[in-house]
Amino acid sequence: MKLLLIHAWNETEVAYRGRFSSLLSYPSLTLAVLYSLVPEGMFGQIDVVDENSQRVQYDRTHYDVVMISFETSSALSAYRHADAFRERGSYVVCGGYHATAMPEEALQHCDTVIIGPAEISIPAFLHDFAAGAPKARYHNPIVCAAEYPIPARDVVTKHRKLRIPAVIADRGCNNRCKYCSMSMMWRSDPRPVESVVEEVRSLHTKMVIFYDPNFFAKREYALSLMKALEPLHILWASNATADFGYDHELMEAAYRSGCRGVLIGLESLNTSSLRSVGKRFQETDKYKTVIANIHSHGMAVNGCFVLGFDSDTEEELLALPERVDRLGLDLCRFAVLTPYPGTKLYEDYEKHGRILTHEWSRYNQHTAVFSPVNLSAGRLDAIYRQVWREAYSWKRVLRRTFTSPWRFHPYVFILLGANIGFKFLGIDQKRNAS
Ligand code: B12
Ligand code: SF4
Repeated sequence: MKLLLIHAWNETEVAYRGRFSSLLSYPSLTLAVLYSLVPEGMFGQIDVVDENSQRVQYDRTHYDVVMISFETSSALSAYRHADAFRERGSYVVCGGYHATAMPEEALQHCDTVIIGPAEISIPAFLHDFAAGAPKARYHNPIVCAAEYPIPARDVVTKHRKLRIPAVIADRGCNNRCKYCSMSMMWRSDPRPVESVVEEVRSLHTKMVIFYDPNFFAKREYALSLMKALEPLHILWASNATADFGYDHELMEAAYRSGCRGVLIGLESLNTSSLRSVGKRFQETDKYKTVIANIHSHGMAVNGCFVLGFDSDTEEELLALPERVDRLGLDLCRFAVLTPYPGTKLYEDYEKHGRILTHEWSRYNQHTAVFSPVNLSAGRLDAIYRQVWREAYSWKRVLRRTFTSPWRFHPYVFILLGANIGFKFLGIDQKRNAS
């Protein structure tokens, strides 16, 4: 039997596919994890396609089973592949963020939908498939973290990807932001510290990115993991929340264990916007101190901002590049607020008739797919592009890089690379502007 694993890509998305993509395009673990869940010996051939840099070919091989992973913005591409493989007689399974939020829609294009994480469901499905009785739906939301398999990283292409391996220690997050897809998918306890350390050690790498949505959320766990990472002498980065910048013991432990950068979803400089989406840390006047504190512990900060909250005004959004400068961030990223299916935000906007389109390829965080309150959707799109352009002028790129805490260290070139990568992300080239 032959199996094909696909990670679909939104074909209208030009970002992360350009010349500089390998400077900032993190390697996804999805395909590597799915592959590792397939019992050895069940398939004579397993092919893996990351559509970000590889092509899906319908007629080269006949596959018995095709499994497709996709996020919301890639759903239309994924459905096209699913329909094409079904026409050719393959058994098609869909999973991932969008299929989890919209299982009925996915079932119009596939034979089985797997809702939630794959760790229990893929082995269960394959067992039933081999017995000739696969079910239409599998849903096993609670996975024992001690049983996560080691991802089969080597079977996935690294083309156009940052060559720094990713690891996950704790999939959980203690917050419930209204727009977040991850809290719907990722629920579990942290992995045992020893198994995380063993995995990092086996990578024989000097740098790692942790995909934990909130690395420091479980403080005692984070402290013991960081203590155990110290002897490995690696450098690492992960996601944090703003309160990290007030916890000096955590910051010291982070630096000692090799942390040199954190990504923080600051989201907005408007407190009512943060309140409206249930963000726990809402004191925007403390952001500058948070960033300065983290810098004083030798770590860089990538701040992410979202445009389009109900309290946002044109004037405030247009002032973002300058206000972000004043915060002293090392890297910044902007996204249009996107109500992803499965989130509370989507439910609210749907209920109030604010969703403008269900064309999923537009749910790419570069396009307003809902009616904002204080400006039009078209104007929000235009301001979003202007903010990227201004925040990534050469002057700002160089100033951000060479005032960072990394400026006296050779790793400053990583930061410069990431800033240049974002400058050429290709937001302005997007093909599907509304
Ligand atoms: C790495 C990454 C990227 C990389 C690589 C993506 C790629 N396709 O190669 C880059 C930087 C390029 C990227 C781009 C984007 N990303 Co991204 N990305 C991630 C990130 C940080 C890690 C993914 C990962 O490796 N997870 C680890 C694996 C093991 O977990 P997983 O994917 O959830 O898989 C589990 C389950 O979902 C399930 N599952 C998943 N697929 C399947 C398939 C089958 C068949 C089955 C059975 C089960 C199953 O089982 C797995 C194991 O339990 C996630 C956030 C996160 N922490 O997950 C965001 C995330 C997936 N990205 C997201 C988004 C929005 C985007 C962009 C639209 C953003 C943008 N505008 O730039 C683009 C989309 C590009 C596109 N596809 O067209 C959202 C998706 C939300 C949604 N509902 O759609 C996420 C969740 C981040 C978030 N904050 O919400 N991304
Ligand atoms: S802090 Fe981040 S991961 Fe946690 S719920 Fe909010 S957006 Fe999601």
